[in-house]
This record gives sequence, C-alpha cells and structure tokens, in this order.
Amino acid sequence: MDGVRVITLDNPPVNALSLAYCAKLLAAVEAAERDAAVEAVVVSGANGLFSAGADVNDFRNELPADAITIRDVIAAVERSGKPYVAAIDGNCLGGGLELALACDYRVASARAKLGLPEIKLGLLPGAGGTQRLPRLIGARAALEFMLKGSSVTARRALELGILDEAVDGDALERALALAATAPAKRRLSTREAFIGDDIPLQAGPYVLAQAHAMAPPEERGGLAAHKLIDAVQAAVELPFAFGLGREARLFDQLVRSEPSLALRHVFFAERELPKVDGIDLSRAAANAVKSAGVVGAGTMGSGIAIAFAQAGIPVVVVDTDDDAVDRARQTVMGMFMYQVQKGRLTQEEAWQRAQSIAFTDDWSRLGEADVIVEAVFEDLDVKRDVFRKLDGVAKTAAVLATNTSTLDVDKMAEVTKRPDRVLGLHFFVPANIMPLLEVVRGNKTSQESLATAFRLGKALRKKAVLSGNAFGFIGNRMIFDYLGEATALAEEGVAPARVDAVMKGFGFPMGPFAMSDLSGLDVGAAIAKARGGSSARTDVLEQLVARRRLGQKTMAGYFKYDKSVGKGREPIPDPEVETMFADAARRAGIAPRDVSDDEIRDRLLRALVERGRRLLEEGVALRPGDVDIVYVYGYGFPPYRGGPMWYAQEVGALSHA
Ligand code: 3H9
Repeated sequence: MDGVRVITLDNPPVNALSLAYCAKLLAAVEAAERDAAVEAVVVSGANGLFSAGADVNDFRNELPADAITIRDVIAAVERSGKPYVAAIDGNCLGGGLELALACDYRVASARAKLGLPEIKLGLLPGAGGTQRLPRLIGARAALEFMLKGSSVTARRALELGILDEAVDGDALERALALAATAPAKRRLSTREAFIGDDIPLQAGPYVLAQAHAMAPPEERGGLAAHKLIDAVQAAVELPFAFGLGREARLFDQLVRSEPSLALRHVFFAERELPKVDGIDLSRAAANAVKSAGVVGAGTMGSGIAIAFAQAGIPVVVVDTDDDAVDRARQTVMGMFMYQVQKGRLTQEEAWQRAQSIAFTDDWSRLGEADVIVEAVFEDLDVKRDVFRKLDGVAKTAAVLATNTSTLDVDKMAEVTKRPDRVLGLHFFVPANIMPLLEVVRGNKTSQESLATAFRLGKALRKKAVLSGNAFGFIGNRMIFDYLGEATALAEEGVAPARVDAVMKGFGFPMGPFAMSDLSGLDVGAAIAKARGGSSARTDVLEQLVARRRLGQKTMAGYFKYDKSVGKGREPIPDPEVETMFADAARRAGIAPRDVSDDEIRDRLLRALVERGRRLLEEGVALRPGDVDIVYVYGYGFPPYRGGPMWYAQEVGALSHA
C-alpha cells in the first residue's frame, strides 16, 4: 500500500530480538522515519509468529556499552511522528509484546498468543512493559497479567484492552488498511497510569500492598514478583521517563539474581531434552500419533487416557475387569465435569473429550492405535503377557510402551517380534496433570520410535526426558536414595516432621516423609524388596506396613491424618512413630545426634546429587540439565533453585553434608 512501510521481524526460528537483530531493526525504523514517502509503518513477524521477545542468550553476558537493545528500538518508535500498527500473528511475547505496546495500534489474528512471560524466567518486562501496560489497561489488570506470565488468546487480549482489534482473517491485511487511514494516537507514554476502571487512584497503595502480600516471599521464589510490583508502583507514582529508569534498574538486578539464572537454566535445559545422539528428536522422522491405546483401566491407565483425550487423541482403553472399567468411567467423567465447573471446558467440549475415550474388553480394537501404553499391575510376568498379546493385535508400525516405574523394558521387548518399537513411557501420578514423562530407551529401541515418543510428549504437553533402562530410571532411582537418607536422619533421632519442615523451607511442596505417605508405604516396601532390600538400618518401614499404616490412604503412615484437617491430607506428627524410630535405632546401635537444619537439607540434597552424578556416569541420564528437569517437573524441586545438579554446581552448597 502506498505510503505504508512494512517492517517484518524475521530472525528464525522465533524472531528473538537479539542485540544483533535489534541493530538491524533500529536501522529499519530510522530509515522509515527519514523517508518522506513513508506515512505509516506496520510491524509484523515472519516464521509464523510476531516475536518470542528478547534473546535470552544475551542475558548471559554484561551488556557491551555500545549495544543496541530492544529498548532503543522502542524508543525510536516512540519518538516517531508516524503512526505504527502492530500486526500480530502467532506468539507475541515479552519484548515482542512490549514493542507492540509502543505502537499506536495493535491488531491480532485468531491464532495469536500474547503474553509477558518474563516472570517465568525470574525477570520482569524490562522494555517498558511495566510502564505502558498499567497506562493501557490499569495497574490491577496489568499486575495480574504480568505476575501470571501466561499467554492469552487474541479474544482475551481484546477484552483486556491490550488489542485494538482481533480479526478472523489476516492480521497483516487489516493492519495495512488501518495504517493507511488511521491517525497517530496519543502514545501510552503521555498518558497517566490508572488502577482499574471504577477504581480510584487512591486505591493504588492498597492494590500494590495486596499484590505484595499474595506473592511468595522473596527467598522462596518471589523475588521477581516483588520487583515487578515495585516497577508497577513506579508507573503509578512517577512520570513515564522516571518509571522507565526504575524498571531498567530493577530488571538489571533480576538478570543477575540466582533465581533468574536458575530459571533460565531450566528454560534451556528443557529445550535440550529432545537432542539425543546429536539429533533433534522433535524434528526427526516419526510416526504421527493419531490414535492411542491403553491397557489397564486403573488409576494410571485412566490418567493416561485422559491425557490423550485432552490432547485431542482418541484412545481405546482395554480392561477385562468390569468393576475397574466402571470406576475408570466415573473418574473420566468426574475429571471432565470438574473442568466444566472450573470454566476450563464447555459442557460440549467435556462431552466430546469423554466420548473420545472408549472402554472395551476386546483387544482387537487396539489394532488401529499408533501408540499403545500398558498400565497394568507392576509385575514382570503379567506385563510380558500383555506385550505378547499386544504384538499379536497391534499394527506393525505401532509403538508399544510400558508404563512401568522400575521393571526392565528389554525383558518386555524380547517377547515381541518388534523390540525396536518397544520403549518405556513412564507417566507420573496423576498422569493427566503431572508434566513429566520419562521415555525409556531399551537396547533395541529405534530412533524413530524415540522420535515418536518425543513428538507424543510434546502433543501431551509433557516434558519428555530420555532415560536409560535402569532400575527406577532417573527420578525414582534418585528418590530412593533421598528417602533412604531421610530414614537415616530419623534413625539418628530427627523427627520426621522436622525433616519435612526443613525441605519445605527449601521450597519443596512437601517433605520426604509426607511424600512417602502419599505414594503409599506398601509401595515403597515392595520396591525396596524388588531391589533386593532397603538401605535402612532399621525395620521401621516394615513395622508400619505390618500395622497397616500405609500412608494417606489408610489415614496413617509416618504421620497421622484426620479427615477434618486439610481434607485428610495434612500430615499430623505422630509421637508413636518417633518412638518406633528411637526404639529401632537403639536396637540397631545407632546413637541419637544433634543434627542442624543445614545438615538435614544438605544431606538430603547430596543424596540426590550423588545419585544424579552416578546416573550421568552410567549414561542413564544424558545431561545434568535432564536430571534437573526430572526433579523440577516430577518431584517438586523448586524451579527457582534450578534442580539438584544446578544447585550443587552453581550455589556450591551442600557443605554441611
Ligand atoms: C524478554 O523479552 C525481556 C524483555 O522484557 C526486556 C529486555 C530488555 N530467546 O521453545 P521452542 C529458542 S525475556 C532465545 O523449542 P516452540 C529455543 O531455545 C524473553 N532463544 O519452540 C529453541 O532453540 P533451539 C521473554 C529462544 O515452538 C527455539 O527457539 N520471552 C527464545 O515449542 C525454538 O523454541 C519468553 O520467555 C528466546 N526468547 O515454542 C518466551 N525463545 O532450537 C520464551 C525461544 O536451539 N520462548 N528460543 O533449541 C517460548 O516460550 C517458546 O520458545 C515459544 C516457541 C512459545 C516462543
């Protein structure tokens, strides 16, 4: 269109606004400014998105004095007298959205996703976002948007007031038309920040104080949140230029902070996961998973089936036990109805998803499935039988997976005629919610089967981590040592409640004893037996199991539970268990010791780290970052501490162990 210049963000793969790219961008903005024939500018993105924001790699080093950053580009747009229109398609995140906020108009297509996810990297929007958004949609809504850090659809962004228009068709086309006709608007920098529609400015201090009160403490993952709220306070109280300065200073503090370094490590470790043997499995040849099968309608099987249904993959669940199928049907329906109640699904969507799970006792219905996951009782003979049957009914190309948490995948593969298409898919309970998926490679598993598993992981929105075929794989192998160390501490006279309190203080959602109670002490005892005995020097676990104190499910384990306290999930310290430990320790000749909180924390973390190192040496885990991802996403390791391997290496801690 005459007089309209299009500046296309094009820096594959995600149009990251790196220092090098910002220099080019600034030149493009300045050229448009100089050119008298240009009356208006449209900014759009190539490669299927607007931009993923600043290049996170650039934060690793001190900024060179002459560096051109996204802030310079935005300042140039701000200075321009010509109208700017952002044409948003696909992701528009972080610095990308901040650039769009500096434009006069924002138009987005239906598939656009807009967000300021900096908080997830332990940062705050540092290119004017904390100053412009409160001027556009009000401080209260801006805080909510930035503190959550999640992306929203174009429709939601329009409701929030972030967009001027959400279009069904092509955003670029509409932006061009707008640029040709619409006048320049008053820029956000010249407006006053407000708190919210119908909320007086005097309520500002209250809204900010409330946000501080709701954020986690600084030392428990809340550092970035508190600084972000401070930046918004500056937007409310200071002129724009001063607010920008304050935002930049707060951003600089965060960029160097330990939590942000840790979260950025987690971000990049996650992106390394599919890179195996020098190949990116997420891009390698793989079978598309258009339909799936699950064998076993127990807790695990139903959870896995729900996970498939949520990803839009129809699934056939085979079980011959009518009662199990009835229970599973109820679980599935209950789960989808809950999502309707929470407003996450419409009645119609819930119904469709539930319909995409078919229960049957007829194995032949698995014939169409591209992937079949067995989730039957944890017994090798039972599982081998399942694999023999599956080999007979599944199509040749299908990948057959076991959901075992400890058994040997090769022993299952060997009963089939397609060991190259057998692997482990270790889901975590509840399988439809927990984001971790261990992909277990048997000694004959083909690269194509692994690639199929990684693609599937992505479709299920899980973090797929490759593990070697070794007892307990990565996560559980490490947790055995961790729980063993917790037991050793209790044997030395530390109350289980104190051990748990220390680990919660570190940032885990629950301590090791509460975790054992949650997964079931009988399960723990059975696993110890399968391993050929536990590392404990006493028999407290066996005594508890013999007394049917199996954990939360029997309302007693290492702790007691009471239905009226925390819905029966709140661990209540039990002096009887402390006495059991004391008596058993005396019999075993273990003297009680004074143990500091630091020693408790460091010994438990060291148990994880030492085992992690051995798993790396043995090649069970590929990279320290993989181990960290397993612990962050599967076991509640606080992400702002980066995972056990990162913590040990970077924080140089564990001196008390
Ligand atoms: C910011 O903007 C700060 C400003 O406020 C202030 C500045 C002063 N940087 O995830 P994928 C790479 S902070 C560098 O597999 P997808 C990624 O590593 C930024 N690299 O694809 C991978 O590389 P490789 C705020 C990035 O389709 C490749 O791109 N923005 C960045 O599943 C593909 O990524 C964010 O936090 C980046 N910003 O998901 C957004 N983003 O191929 C972070 C991606 O070598 N990014 N890469 O492994 C995302 O959320 C997802 O990558 C996205 C695409 C949704 C965009």
